[in-house]
Amino acid sequence: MIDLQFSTEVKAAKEAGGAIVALESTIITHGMPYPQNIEVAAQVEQDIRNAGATPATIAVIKGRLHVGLEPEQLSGLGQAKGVAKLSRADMAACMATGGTGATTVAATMIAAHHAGISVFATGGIGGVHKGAETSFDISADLHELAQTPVTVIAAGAKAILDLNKTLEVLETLGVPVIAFGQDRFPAFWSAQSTLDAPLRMDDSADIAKSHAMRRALGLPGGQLVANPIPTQDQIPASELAPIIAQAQADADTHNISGKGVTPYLLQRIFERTEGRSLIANIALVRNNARLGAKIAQDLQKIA
Ligand code: PSU
Ligand code: MN
Repeated sequence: MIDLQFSTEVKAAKEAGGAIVALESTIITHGMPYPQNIEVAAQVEQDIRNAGATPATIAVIKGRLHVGLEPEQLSGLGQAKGVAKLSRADMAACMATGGTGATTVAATMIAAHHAGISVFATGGIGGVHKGAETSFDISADLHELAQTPVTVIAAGAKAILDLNKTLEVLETLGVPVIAFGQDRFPAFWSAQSTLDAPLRMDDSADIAKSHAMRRALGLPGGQLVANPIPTQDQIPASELAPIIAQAQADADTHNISGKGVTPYLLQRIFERTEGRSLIANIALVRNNARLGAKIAQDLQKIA
């Protein structure tokens, strides 16, 4: 039996039957530079509280699985060096050996489910990388969505990925992909892409109902809610395309592979947009946190 470490506020929310929204920690350690990472993490937690739910940031610290971090734990993690990036394959090994690691979408879903949390908000999920037909680089996040019953709110998938192939794999795996309030699948830094989302919903209560309906049908797996970045914060896809192509070429030149690919591309894009990619990233994560808080409360009403 694992000994989950609940933060004070998550423990209180669980006892009171309040709505809880899980948050990942890889975005803090591998997705954004210090010190903006901890400022954003604290801000996103506050957005969830302001929207009437309780945030639960998830991480492994010295072998213990934390569901909700105290402020000093959050800032310690955001400054720590050599923190592991944990997914389904290595979370248990990190806990068994007393290590410290940040949870990706996949690992956060596993932890949230263990803790009885059904809703998780983040920036973007991992997916099928460009050139996957030769590299086979497909994020474990997609398989996690197929087997762990957590509704994940993201701004679509990052434009560093092959969005078409990502949607195809999600379809194969039976993962509902629900665009919120629009027909198109959003592309992270840009609200629109050229791809239609398989499903569209305009009301958070319908997303909660759909989550509950899947459970009632005995279907494993979660849902991906693709929530577009607010248009005033987006970077047009046409402007980003050459920057992403250059970042990808740099990654190939430097033989970046495995877990290193996503953090490397994000860092290169941050440099080449002079930080604008980060500003957009912050806006979309906050937007997702607010929607997550609504869905978690809608789900609580059904339960
Ligand atoms: N979204 C961001 N920044 C990130 C990530 C997502 O804005 O750093 C992380 C998430 O934790 C996601 C992971 O699960 O990247 C995917 O990594 P990979 O492609 O190696 O599976
Ligand atoms: Mn990968």
